Amino acid sequence: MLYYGSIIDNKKNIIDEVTTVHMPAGKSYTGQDQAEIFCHGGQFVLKQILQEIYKYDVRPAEPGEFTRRAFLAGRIDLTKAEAVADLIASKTEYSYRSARDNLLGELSQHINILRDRTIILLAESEAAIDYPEEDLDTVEKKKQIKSIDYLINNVKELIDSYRSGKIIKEGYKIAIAGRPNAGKSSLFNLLLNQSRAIVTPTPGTTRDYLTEWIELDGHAVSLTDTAGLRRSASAIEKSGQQFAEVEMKRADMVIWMADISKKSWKATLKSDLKKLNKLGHVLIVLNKTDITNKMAIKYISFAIKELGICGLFLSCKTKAGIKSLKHELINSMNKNMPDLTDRLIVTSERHKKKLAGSLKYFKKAKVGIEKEISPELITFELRQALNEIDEITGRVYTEDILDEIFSRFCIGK
Ligand SMILES: Nc1nc2c(ncn2[C@@H]2O[C@H](COP(=O)(O)OP(=O)(O)OP(=O)(O)O)[C@@H](O)[C@H]2O)c(=O)[nH]1
Ligand SMILES: [Mg+2]
Repeated sequence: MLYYGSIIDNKKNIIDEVTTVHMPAGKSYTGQDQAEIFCHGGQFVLKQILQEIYKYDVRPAEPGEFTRRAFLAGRIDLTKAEAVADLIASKTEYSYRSARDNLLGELSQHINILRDRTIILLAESEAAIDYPEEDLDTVEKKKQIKSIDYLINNVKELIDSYRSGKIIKEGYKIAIAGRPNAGKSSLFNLLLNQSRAIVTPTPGTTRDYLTEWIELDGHAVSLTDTAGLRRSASAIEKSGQQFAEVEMKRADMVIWMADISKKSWKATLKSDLKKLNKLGHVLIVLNKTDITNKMAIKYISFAIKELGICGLFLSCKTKAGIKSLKHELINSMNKNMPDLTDRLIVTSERHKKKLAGSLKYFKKAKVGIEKEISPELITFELRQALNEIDEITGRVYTEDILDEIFSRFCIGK
């Protein structure tokens, strides 16, 4: 029921005309008695009303406190509480859909199935402790190994899904790197469609790194321009280069730019490839085709095959090749993006860590079953695994875990 009335101070002065609603315990978001006041939206009116309310042993809520109380009242589990924060933060269709599904309980259902299966296995090994005289027969042993394999494979699949889950949550990270003056900032500006980064003919122009969001075919991409990498560099440039190295490692893809108008391009690229091969997710872009002569370009096509790589030709100046480059980026993103309709994707690092923890114990328990070690030890490993799983949904929690999770919420949620 919505009530209409006024907020008055203790001298009976009307502060504002408002509507209010009372949500009784058990029927509110937090599970507790809850009231909401709808006043006129101005900052000053709000402040006046709050000042009046604070006179009655009332304090402002901490970030995420409403959701924390909902969790403590048992209305939602931790995965759902975390999904609330993800839903609010979601920037793309993908991140929105995965947060919504988790809010509706998709992850917790899945985790609860794993939990139930673990408990069955645990009960079996506990029975073995109670009746030590009855040896585990081969049929029974095979059955147990099958059950634990199911758990191991399932948990592994969830952990693997985090690679795409991270992209869903944080966007696809692309870093543009290369030697100084290769045209990195020019490409950055071109993909951004604006002159965001400084471009000059002086090598070593970019010292810091710049990150901007762009959208490519519906994917959220965080694009980073980095400082050119070379040996002889000033102190400022060197710290820029350290950033560049970190960004390259963090990226889902590195665009390595090479200036092919330079005579020494091949030797330079050859030595750079040694480092790039270790990264494993590199797209080589051969820039400045407009000032490279046509014969040379033919030779370069052969030469890069010789180096065992694919390279895309580009001219940031004339924009020749930019379409193919975008096409290639979209293709590789599509390969990395999961189909959300038929798979559960783990998007939270916390969940991934807990799953990895449980996997470790499941594996130990499996070895134990195979080697027929004492059931007490197997039970111990399974209990540890169960504990990790229970921390995902919040059946088991500490105040520290809750503080960490809810501090990421905004006030009022
Ligand atoms: N002709 C030609 N010039 C280009 C092209 N791309 C970039 N340049 C020029 O090359 C110079 C360096 O370009 P930047 O984009 O600043 O290069 P960078 O890799 O960011 O350089 P640093 O930040 O110093 O590492 C500028 O003078 C650009 O105008 C191209 O495709 N063709
Ligand atoms: Mg630059």
